[in-house]
Amino acid sequence: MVHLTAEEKAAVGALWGKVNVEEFGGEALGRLLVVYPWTQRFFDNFGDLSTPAAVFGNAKVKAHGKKVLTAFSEGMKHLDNLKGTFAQLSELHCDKLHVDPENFRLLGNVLVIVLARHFGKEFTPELQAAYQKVTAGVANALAHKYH
Ligand code: HNI
Repeated sequence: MVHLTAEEKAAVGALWGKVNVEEFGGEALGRLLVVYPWTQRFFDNFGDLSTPAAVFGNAKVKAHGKKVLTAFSEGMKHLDNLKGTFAQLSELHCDKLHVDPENFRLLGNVLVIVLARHFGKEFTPELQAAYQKVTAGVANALAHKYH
């Protein structure tokens, strides 16, 4: 559950409609791997991640970034039921992938930076505030089934 006003919901949805999931997903995951290099340990089958150029040129990073952001998009359609929407993915990341949920928060913040870079002035402080709530809500939902 994430508490957005009707105005915030409309603004967040309108901006999301302009997001290229493939491009932004690759950039967000790529930045996560570069800025927080310990996150690379979850992707040891991705090949060369040794430099920023290698990370951003890596086809597996792009493909996985798209997958992650596509799932995130699903959450954008269900802002009133994020826990239900991400229940299965939460179980998967806990039981099978063993991803520390702190990493969901890091990815959320990286995504906000990617939005700011792409949309510039259009990404107003009000929009950022709304998106921080959304990314925090998604991270909470993904952490919900952890035990
Ligand atoms: Ni995540 C697989 C969604 C954050 C590590 N992840 C997935 C899949 C989806 C997904 C969808 C594919 C599931 C399947 O195959 O059925 N991941 C998401 C979402 C977020 C997220 C929506 C946050 C918004 N994942 C993260 C983070 C990490 C992460 C922050 C680690 C730092 N995810 C993984 C790993 C896999 C994965 C590892 C398996 C990859 C593979 O295919 O080998």
